[in-house]
Amino acid sequence: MVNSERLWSRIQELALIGKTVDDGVNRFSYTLEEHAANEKVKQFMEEAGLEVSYDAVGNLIGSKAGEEDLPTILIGSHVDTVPNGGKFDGALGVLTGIEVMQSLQEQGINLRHPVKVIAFKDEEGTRFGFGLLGSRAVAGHLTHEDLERKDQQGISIREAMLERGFNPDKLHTAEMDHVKLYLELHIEQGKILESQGVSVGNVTGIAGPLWLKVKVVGEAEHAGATPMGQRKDPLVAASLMIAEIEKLASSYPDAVATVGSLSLTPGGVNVIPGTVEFTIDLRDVQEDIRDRLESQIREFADQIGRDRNIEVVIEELQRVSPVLCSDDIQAVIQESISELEVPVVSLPSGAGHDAMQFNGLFPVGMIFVRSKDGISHNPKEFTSREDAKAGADVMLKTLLKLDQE
Ligand code: HGY
Ligand code: MN
Ligand code: MN
Repeated sequence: MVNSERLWSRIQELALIGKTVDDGVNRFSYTLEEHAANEKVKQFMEEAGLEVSYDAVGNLIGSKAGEEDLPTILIGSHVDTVPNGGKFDGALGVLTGIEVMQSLQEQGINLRHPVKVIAFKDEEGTRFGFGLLGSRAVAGHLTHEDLERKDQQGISIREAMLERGFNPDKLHTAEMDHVKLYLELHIEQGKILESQGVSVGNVTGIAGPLWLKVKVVGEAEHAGATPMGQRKDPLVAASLMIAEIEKLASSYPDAVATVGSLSLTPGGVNVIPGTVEFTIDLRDVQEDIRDRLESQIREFADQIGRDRNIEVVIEELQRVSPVLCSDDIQAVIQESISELEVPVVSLPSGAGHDAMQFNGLFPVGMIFVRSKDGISHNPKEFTSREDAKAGADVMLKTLLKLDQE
């Protein structure tokens, strides 16, 4: 089994990097905090006997040769976070992969397959509004055009990469082939495992996020001198859209829609706003439903624009297809869970993960551990030491079984 004390202390140690005033974590890609976190993870990987390097885009990769010349088993997750995020989202998956490899080394167990443990760059997409960056590169999906996306300060992904010493011109070298499968452990970020009273579960599939940015352009005018009937107020228009987005999403059983960020200019108490921008995150495990919801939202927004003579521009930020996890890997995960005498619970992931990028390239499997109260993307995010241990033991058992296939 794994050394849960070591795993737990590493979780706490990593959480100190980018710590916020209310005990959350801020680690946005290519920033100094996120680089410091990667350097700390690099140290853990070296302690686990892995050969460590960064690839051209900044993925941190800990490699272990196999006894035989076989395809590689990838284990990964991310250490970047959402604003004021939790200690476990992503980080637990990377640290668990390292802990499993270190425990195998200490027990003198050499695997047949080579293994790479990866801390993928920019899974969350917080800084550039474009997530899953590192896993896109490993899958061969990342393009130079993608690197032109800019953060709020106008810095492009390319410039941020160069600033941290990485090499965007060589992004194609990050692509990996000769891969057997991908395995990720992650916190559930929902309430299903907790409601069923189990610490660890098997993931059946992953809902695919669609991110849109809506720009509503009205006319900034005097709040006192402009009669109500002569205004082109983009904030009122946006508010009508946002209320309708909630209503439309609620009309489907599993769809979710979130307006997570909104900004307006110029922002004076006595000035009618001129421009409003907001983002929409749409998801459903069924792609056709998600896309139907998208077209309903677009139609409504355009209608509001026509009715109020206001310009509405909708930009797509990212569109990721939902993914089904491999039946074979699921069966192995379920067997490993049973061996811990934990009832087997299989569940879909509403949250997106790096595993989505490998759809159609090689099989993927995910292990979930329980989230207290289902809370995530919040400083209150918590997974217990016991549940983290259970997840790591399932990961270790699963890896040993898959290595025999
Ligand atoms: O947005 C997500 O689902 C994940 O946390 N990146
Ligand atoms: Mn997340
Ligand atoms: Mn995550």
